[in-house]
Order: sequence, then structure tokens, then C-alpha cells
Amino acid sequence: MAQSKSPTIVIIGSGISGIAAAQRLIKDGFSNVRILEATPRSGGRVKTGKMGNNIIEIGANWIHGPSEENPVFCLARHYGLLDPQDLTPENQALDIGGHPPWVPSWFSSSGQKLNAEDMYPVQEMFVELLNETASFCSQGQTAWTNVGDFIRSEARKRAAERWTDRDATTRSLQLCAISNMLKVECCVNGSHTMDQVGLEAFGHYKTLPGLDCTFPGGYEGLIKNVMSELPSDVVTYRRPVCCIHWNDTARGGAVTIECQDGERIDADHVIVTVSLGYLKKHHSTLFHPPLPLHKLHSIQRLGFGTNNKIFVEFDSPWWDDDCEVIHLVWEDEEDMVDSVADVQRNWIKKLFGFTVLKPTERYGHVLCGWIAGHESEYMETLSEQAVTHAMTQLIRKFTGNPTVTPRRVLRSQWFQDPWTCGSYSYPGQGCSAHDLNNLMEPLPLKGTRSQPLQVLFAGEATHPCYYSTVHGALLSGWREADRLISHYSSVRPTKQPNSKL
Ligand code: 6YU
Repeated sequence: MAQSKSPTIVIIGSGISGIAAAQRLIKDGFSNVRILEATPRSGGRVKTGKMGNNIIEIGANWIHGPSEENPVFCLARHYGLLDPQDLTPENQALDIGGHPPWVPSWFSSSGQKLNAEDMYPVQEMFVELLNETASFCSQGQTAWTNVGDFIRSEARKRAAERWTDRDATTRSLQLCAISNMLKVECCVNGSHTMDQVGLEAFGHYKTLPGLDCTFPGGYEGLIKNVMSELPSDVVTYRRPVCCIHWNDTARGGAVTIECQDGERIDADHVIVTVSLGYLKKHHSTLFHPPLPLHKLHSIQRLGFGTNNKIFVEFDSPWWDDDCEVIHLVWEDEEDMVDSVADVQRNWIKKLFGFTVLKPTERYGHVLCGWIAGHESEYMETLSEQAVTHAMTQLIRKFTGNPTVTPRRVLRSQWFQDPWTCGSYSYPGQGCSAHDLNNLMEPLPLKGTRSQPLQVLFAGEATHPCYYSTVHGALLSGWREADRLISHYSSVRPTKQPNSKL
């Protein structure tokens, strides 16, 4: 079998999952590996930009759970990309359960700074409810159909039982603060509302120990370092793939990759790493023959939404020195809402608040606003001036300071990005572990007589418990590389000699 010695493997997408797959395969001696990338850069949703002289992360921000089990942490440590305090055993041992213990400040829509002691019970109850969702993982039937439904009904009940010693105004503000926390959760999950997030599958997501940390020189440093270990010509940039012809009978049942510029590339295997958003939008033209129905249904059931950042820079800070996150509480949101009526007029109400970029010496006085859902998608269509104006008015309203003025505003636009079509995946309502298995299942399906492993699927959305993260994406790339490595291990006696790694 000539092909068993050096099969042609094409990877679609040069995000972290595609690069990770290539790295693993090349390291194992596969010499015919090639990445086709639609854009002029590697990294995909890992994207570091500049605001003035300071770096900002347009895409992924943190290493979630930086500890030994997290391959992104291990690689970043290996390449010397992290601050010393993020490497300490104490930092790695901290088990925050996905909820970083940031110092919050709360402001209300009437321009008041709220008492943190009144808000603490809200946060505590919210985390308690999120933690309880894990118990629905294995239950077939629940009284609630989605996470939003569960949180709202339980929060209403528990608030009535617990917050009896507070005056009516404080109780009302506490319920409004639950709306704020739901909006935070929409950003975490990249969902439009928490009503779209399935309760049963929500608990499949796993957190790792370690206090989330950032890359002082930018997340893209990780991409650059991994790329430096690969042959310099491994990626062909500006080469969008428009169709994967699999089970190509004209070629004895292999794969032909058709690029937008007309080039056709024959391969033994293709690893598809495009986002779930891209798959949802383009599956019907991207695959010929079409995907099997059960895979398609899973693609439809799994969720993929938008979370954007709006960076706002100031000449001087208006927040406290120790503040790490600013929550904005609308006083008319007692109903625990996480989406707005009339998006065009009210989109800004969906922005939950800001994280503070620290340390100041590195980033300047910069806040990062977070906004998810259709409101976020609408925000992307507005001019920079309109977004700047809305942010200025919002901050003036909540601080009660009519003169506070941003120096500069910069936002991400992930929904409009034609090669991503949104931000990241979440378990949609009605979704189960089967859907994730269906999504990552290679084609053709087992049991058919065609050549095996023609099309493999990697990318963040295909990881069963670390979906939506960089480490999930990286592990999925390694997983599909390993699938091919073990497939060939029985017929490939020795390592290919040309490997540099
Ligand atoms: C993380 C974080 N983070 C914020 C924001 C975003 C994301 N993530 P890629 O898309 O990278 O690569 C595919 C490539 O394919 C790409 O280059 C395309 O151009 C190319 N392509 C597409 N079509 C093509 C075609 N036809 N032909 C050729 N090429 C084509 N993750 O760990 N920490 O802080 C954040 C964040 C604004 C947008 C994030 C974060 C997600 C990661 O960025 C993302 O998963 C990976 O980069 C994806 O890599 P990839 O290779 O799969 O695809 C309980 C519960 C809760 C569950 N969630 C909790 C976790 C919270 C996640 N939080 C994220 C938060 C932020 C802030």
C-alpha cells in the first residue's frame, strides 16, 4: 500500500486545532501534511490586536484552568509565555470551578454605586444554581427545559425565602442583578439567552483547576511558537475551501478538496476544523455528497452564538484601584431578563459590564465590555462612532458623571467574520452527549465498505467537555491526528525520516 507510507493529509483551517493536528502528525513522521487557510493569518479565534501601543485580545482571552492537565498551559509554560505568578503551584491548585474570584463593583442605571454587601448574596446564589446544573447531566427528564428556565424559577423561589430581611428597594435591585448575572452567563456561553442552553448537556462542560491567566505578550504568541516548529510552507494562506468531495468514486473512493480559486487537491484524508458556525451556514455546499442526516441534525441542535468585546480606553480611571469587574444593573429588569425587546433601540442593555485590563502599566486604563447574542450581532452593524457614542452615554448614566469621556473605543465583530460566523459553541436545548459524538464522528461511517477516515472533524465544538475553549480545540486536533496515527501504525513500520520535530 503506497499510500500507507505517506498518505496525503489536508487540514482545513489554521486555527489552534488545525495547527495542533499538523504538529502531531508531522512529529510522528507524516510528511505529506498541508493546511489550507482562508485568511492571510494563522490563529483563527486566537487573535491579538493593538489599541494604541497596548496589546488587546480580540478573541480568546484567558487560559481557563491553567494547571498540569491543560495542554495550553503546558505549552505556554514550555515556550516561556507566562508571568511567573501564573506558574506557581498555589495558582495551579486553586479550584475556582469556572468562577474567577474577581473583585466586583456594581453600578445601577440611576447612577448609584451599589453596596457590594447587598450584591454578594446574589452572586452566591447564582453560583450555587450554576453548580446545581451539574446534577442534571445524567437525568433523562427534568422539570425545566433549559438553563434560563431553571435559574429563573429557582432564583425567584429562593430569593423570596432568603432575602426577607432586605427593604423592597434592595430586593428589587437584587432581582435586577440576577438579570445582570444571566447576561454574564450569556457571554460565558456565547448564547443569545440562557433559555437556549440545554440543562441536561450543560453539565458536560468540565473546568480545570488553576486561576485563569492571560498571555502578557498576547495569546498569538502560542500560535507563533507552535508554528515555528512546523515546516515554513505547511500553511497555504488565502486558500478558502469551497467543497470536500468525499467517497469520490472517480478516484476509487478518496477525497478531492475543491478550493474557491478552482484548484482541486487530491487527498487520502481531510481534517475539517472550521467553526460550528461555519458548518451550520455552509454544510450543504461544503460536502459532496451531503453529510449523513444524523450528523446534520446534531450540527443543528448544537448551539453556536456570538460574544463580542468592546474595549474602552480612558485618560484616567473612574473605577476603584482594586476593582476587577464592573457590573451594570438596570433598575427596570426585576423580571430576570437576559435579552432585550427592540434590539435596535435597546441593544446596549445587553452589555453586562466590563472587565478591567490589569496590570495598568501593561494595558493603560482600559476596560473590556462584554456583549453576547443578537444584540451583539446588531452592535457589529453599527459605525464605530455610533458604538463610541452608545458606550459614552452608558458609562455617564451608570457613573452619574456627565463628563466622563473615553479616549478610544475598539470592538470585535465575530459574527460578521465570514470564516467564523460567531464566537463559540454551547450545548443547545435538546442537545446530548450523542450530538457531540455525532459531530466528531469521521466519514464514511463505520460499517461501510468505503476507504476509512476520509473526512475527520476537529475544532473546539467537537470536544465533549472542553468545547468553547482553546484547550478543547487543541486537544481535538491532537485527537484526530492520533486517530490517523493509530490507523497507520499497523502498516507503517518506522517513523518517516524527514521529521524535524
Ligand atoms: C479560551 C478564552 N474567550 C472570546 C472570544 C472568542 C473566542 N474563546 P478557529 O476558528 O480558531 O480556526 C478555524 C480556522 O478555519 C480559521 O482560521 C478560519 O479562518 C479557517 N476557515 C474557516 N472556513 C474555512 C474554509 N472554508 N477554508 C479554509 N479555511 C477556513 N477560549 O480558552 N479562553 O478566554 C476564550 C473567547 C471573543 C471569539 C473565545 C476562548 C474560544 C477560543 O478562541 C476557540 O475555542 C478556539 O480558538 C477555536 O479554535 P479552532 O481551531 O477550533 O477554530 C458551564 C459551561 C460553560 C461553557 N463555557 C465556558 C468556557 C468559556 C469560554 N470562554 C470564552 C471566553 C473568552 C472570553
